[in-house]
Amino acid sequence: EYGLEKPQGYSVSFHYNPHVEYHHFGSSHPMKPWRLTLTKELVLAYGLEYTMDLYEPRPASFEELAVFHDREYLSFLSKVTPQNAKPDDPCYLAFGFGGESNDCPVFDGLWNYVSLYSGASLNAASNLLNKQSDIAINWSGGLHHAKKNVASGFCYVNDIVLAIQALLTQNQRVLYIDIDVHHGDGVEAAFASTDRVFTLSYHKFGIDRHGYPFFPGTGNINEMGPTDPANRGKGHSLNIPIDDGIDDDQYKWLFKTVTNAVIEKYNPTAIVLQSGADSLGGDRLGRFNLNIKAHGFCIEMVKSYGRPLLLIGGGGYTPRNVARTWCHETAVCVGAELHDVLPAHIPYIQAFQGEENGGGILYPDLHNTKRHDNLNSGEKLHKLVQEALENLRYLEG
Ligand code: V1P
Ligand code: CA
Ligand code: ZN
Repeated sequence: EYGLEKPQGYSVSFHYNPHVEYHHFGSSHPMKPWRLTLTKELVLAYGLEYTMDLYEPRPASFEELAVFHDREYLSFLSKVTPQNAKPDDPCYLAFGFGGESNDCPVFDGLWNYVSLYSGASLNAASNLLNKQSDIAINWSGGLHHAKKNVASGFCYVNDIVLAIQALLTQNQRVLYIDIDVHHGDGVEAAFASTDRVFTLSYHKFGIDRHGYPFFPGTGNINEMGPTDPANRGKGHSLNIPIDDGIDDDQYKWLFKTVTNAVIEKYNPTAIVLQSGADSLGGDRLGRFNLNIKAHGFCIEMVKSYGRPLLLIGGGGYTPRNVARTWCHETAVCVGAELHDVLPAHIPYIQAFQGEENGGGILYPDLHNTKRHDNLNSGEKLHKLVQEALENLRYLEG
């Protein structure tokens, strides 16, 4: 349907340091690194480790993180602990810590955590650069909100920016695609002034009935990067704002139409795909109604272009479904089909069993598990696609 440039036999690598699992943001915080344990267990239970090259990357160094981040910020990150943190310190607030929501808490092992997920993204990028892999996967990364000197939305270090910077050493044009339910604002901002990175984010956008914008509040259709014609980055961002309750067919059509147009126009030599699983139905923070296979369709479609692909995680706040999705998408990369009934010998099998946990199968119906009414009419989506394609005209001149 979308012209396979490479029929089969992709070399896939899986970059994962299990030490990330042992970090905790706090019991009431929605970000649960434990979802990565569940993901790994599903991947192993289906035997997918025999179909890929496995790497256990070392943590990234201070110097590696300083390629993007400010040194003062990194130095703070590397030293702060729950014991020595001073929440009234102006530094603390300026760097994005604390505040009312406490999205970015200081927890034990914070520096170790950020170095581990960033090290995995850098290791995955270098595998693409050496041509050791066609597709490199890091489910522990994808922390798209972090800025060069500010933590934001559960993200402290922007592993995506670091990986793209590495890819730019040998690629003229890198395409960044983000299917997390939140706007990929940190990646967009980092590359705002260059035409060598195009950022494309699909996300929920809008204001709720209490007047609060959906986090982070940016990413409307008219936000296309810098407006100054002298800025090389002009027109090199595309944002697709979506309303609550979008369903499988609508999302697949939207993603296919817009992504195909961007790939054809921009002609990237490498692609980075952030596959945040909070766009699934039933996510604790998300608002969409996607099933696992519709989410995975996006990976399948991007893979079919046969360009070097870095596949990374992101959000995802209903851990059992995050694990199901990322296991399915790992299988999509290696070209395997998985049995719907989960293998019996999975550690933590209880997390997937029982009516409320998806009945012991890989592909439970997630549509409307949290009952978000679909506010996306066909008419609105057609208008959105039309505007998105119009925005792409800026790429030509
Ligand atoms: O909405 C906010 C705050 C309110 N302030 C004005 C900003 N924060 C969100 C952050 C969501 C981050 C998503 C990260 C990612 O894109 C990438 C990993 O998925 C937020 C929400 C929410 N429902 O949007 N924070 C929390 N919930 C939260 C809840 C409990 C404890 C700590 C944070
Ligand atoms: Ca997104
Ligand atoms: Zn998210």
